[in-house]
Amino acid sequence: MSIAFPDGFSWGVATSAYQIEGGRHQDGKGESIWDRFADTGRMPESGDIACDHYHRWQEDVDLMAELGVTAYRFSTAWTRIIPDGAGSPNQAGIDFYSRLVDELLRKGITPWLTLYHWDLPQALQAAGGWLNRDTVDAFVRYADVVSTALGGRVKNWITHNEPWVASHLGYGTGVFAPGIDDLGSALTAAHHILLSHGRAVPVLRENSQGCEVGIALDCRPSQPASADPADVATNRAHDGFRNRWFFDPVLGKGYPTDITAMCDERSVFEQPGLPFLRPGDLEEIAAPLDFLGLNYYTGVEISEGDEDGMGVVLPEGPNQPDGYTEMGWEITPQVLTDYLQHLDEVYRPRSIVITENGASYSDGPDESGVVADHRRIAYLDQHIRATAAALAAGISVRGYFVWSLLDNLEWTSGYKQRFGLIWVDHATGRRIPKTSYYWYRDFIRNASRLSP
Ligand code: IFM
Repeated sequence: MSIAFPDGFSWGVATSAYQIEGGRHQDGKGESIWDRFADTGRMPESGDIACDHYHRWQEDVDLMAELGVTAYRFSTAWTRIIPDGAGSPNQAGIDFYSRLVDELLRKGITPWLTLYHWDLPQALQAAGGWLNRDTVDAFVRYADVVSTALGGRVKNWITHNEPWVASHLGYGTGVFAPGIDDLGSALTAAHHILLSHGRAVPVLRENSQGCEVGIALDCRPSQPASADPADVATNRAHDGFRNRWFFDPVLGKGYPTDITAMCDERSVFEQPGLPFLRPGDLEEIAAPLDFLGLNYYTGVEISEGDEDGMGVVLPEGPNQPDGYTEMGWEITPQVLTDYLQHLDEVYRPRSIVITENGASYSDGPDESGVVADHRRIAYLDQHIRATAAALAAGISVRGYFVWSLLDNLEWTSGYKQRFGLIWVDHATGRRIPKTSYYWYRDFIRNASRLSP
């Protein structure tokens, strides 16, 4: 018996603008918060050149066509489209994505466009970034400009990628751009990001008739390390801030009240309550979606005193024990099945798309140029099976995107963390499809069947 997926299931790969494009100063592109973060020494390497996809995009589309994916998820750089975030659109930037979309369609690959994968225009950051409610309007206008230009051809839209990362790592701990470390700021930024998502949905529907709209939420599904009430309570807080704070409002349940009470107890804001919340916001955030995007990498066990779950993540590096990727993340495919079931039961989304799943391993070319990344194949195989198990349980999963097409800039971890199906020599830009690329190609060709 083999495991089969339904006809029309989307098999894809995913990337994001800052991580692959380069072309930093090309054709009128403006400065983003990640350009500034790199320039001020907050990362080991910058995305100035990255995979040079800005110049090599045709080669990359050819590689996708050869791979046989039916869908490609990429993001547009706000600073290419509207260099200062709120002023005049830049036709050269729009043209770049327009050519990309045309070429994808010509090759039979459906474009899935993410509007925001963290690269806020620095000019908006200078006015407060996501702490400033005006950024919501700027995002909605950006969504309008992109969907007016591309909405006749792009029919799958993702408003935001991983709002938890953008808000908590960007504004809560400051390890990501723009580098602010304050929990109240993280929650404020998260709210404005979610509000901009909800407000953009009707704009996308208007400009791209018949389109499907979703958001890509990241998650760290968790369970308490033991039945000890202290572990259970810490796990609840972890799950609340990390997962429910985003899934709940987007799917119509408002902010989780146990966590808002915790904010009051911890005096996160000067007064009890959420100062950024205005009447009507939650209704707008809960705009009905066609699909819920889920970015899944790992699940964690939470112990007392480790609300962030940092204690269960190993230090990054190549020499991990079995069962961990080089990000130090445990490989937990069963958690994916369980979490898909949980999301289906609790939120009843219309459908779910796995908008990211993948593993970082640094395997490079051997003497004959072969990149034998068998650990990545094992990871993908296990997670695709985990997805199949959710489908078999009756959950409407409609697509699966491997993160990532190319080895790219893994943010503050630099280029040494390699998630790609294609190995990239970052000195020359040379691409070498890895063994996992051929494995995924054959899997898709074989009508998406896995042997038992
Ligand atoms: O590289 C990132 C991506 O930008 C967002 N999701 C997780 C990936 C791996 O860390």
